[in-house]
Amino acid sequence: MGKATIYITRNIPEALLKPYEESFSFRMWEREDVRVPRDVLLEEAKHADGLLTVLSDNVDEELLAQAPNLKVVANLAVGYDNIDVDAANKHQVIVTNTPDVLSETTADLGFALLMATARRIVEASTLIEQDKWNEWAPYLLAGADIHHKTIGILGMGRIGEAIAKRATGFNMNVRYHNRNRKPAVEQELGAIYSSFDELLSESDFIVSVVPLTQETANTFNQVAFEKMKTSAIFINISRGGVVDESALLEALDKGEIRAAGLDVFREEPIRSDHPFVGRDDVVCLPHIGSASVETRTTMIQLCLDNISAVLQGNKPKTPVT
Ligand code: 8YV
Repeated sequence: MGKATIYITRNIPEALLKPYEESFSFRMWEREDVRVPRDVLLEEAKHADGLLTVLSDNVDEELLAQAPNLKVVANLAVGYDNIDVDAANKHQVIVTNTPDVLSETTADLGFALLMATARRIVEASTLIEQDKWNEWAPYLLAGADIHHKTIGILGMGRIGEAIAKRATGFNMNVRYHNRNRKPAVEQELGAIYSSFDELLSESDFIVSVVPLTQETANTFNQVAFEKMKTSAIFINISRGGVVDESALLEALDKGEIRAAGLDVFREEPIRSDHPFVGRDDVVCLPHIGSASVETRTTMIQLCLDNISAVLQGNKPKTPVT
């Protein structure tokens, strides 16, 4: 019998595959400037025993129904809203993700985005690049304080908790809203459990860390933005789909909130003509929450370990269900 085939939908370092090459044969989409086209993905899936996917690969009934050998899909992300898990269960395909290993790195980025937005870091850097720093002035690029302000975290999972820890180090008051209360976070970090409405009305910074599901889609809509303080700063490091982007634009235009820091968008990638780009009150990042060299390497290794475990008849470390 030949080796099992694993298809990897993005270019990952060959060196990471080496330890597995004796047992598996790898195929990979090597271009970085364009995502794997749907027809290529479907064709590769037909012959694959395992897939290593990312968030822009749609793993749905159509794909699964045409992949007779497929046993495992390892998503290089903690979120797996790109995968139809019910369909995967039906086809007896195991789905895995990469929880825990990216929590601290993603929280770092969330905090960096919060600070960049509050202290107008991108605008300030651009001012110098454009040769517009003519004189020091008392309120030149004056932003918002972070210390002693209230941060409201929607989604108190592993990343939410890592953000709360950072916030306490900055002398912030922490509020959170979550499906279940987290007594440990309340005791250890002094976080205050709040209703969603309270979170919106009491927070100076509102950070979205919730996964995208049917329940969370469009959570941040016109009604939600209207309930925020006019000085509020909205940060999204989860998924663009939790935000009604037109409502966010309108809230910014009407001065219903002060600014937004966004690492994620409904349709990615966004281009320079996207309405959020080029605004002084919005900082946009290209979905780099977990993008440190160390963390991405660990995430890839975890995916490969998961695939390898399933294909050798063992339990994967991090199945999604
Ligand atoms: C991924 C993410 O790297 O983990 C997630 O859910 O959004 C990022 O950490 C990205 O989605 C690529 O798949």
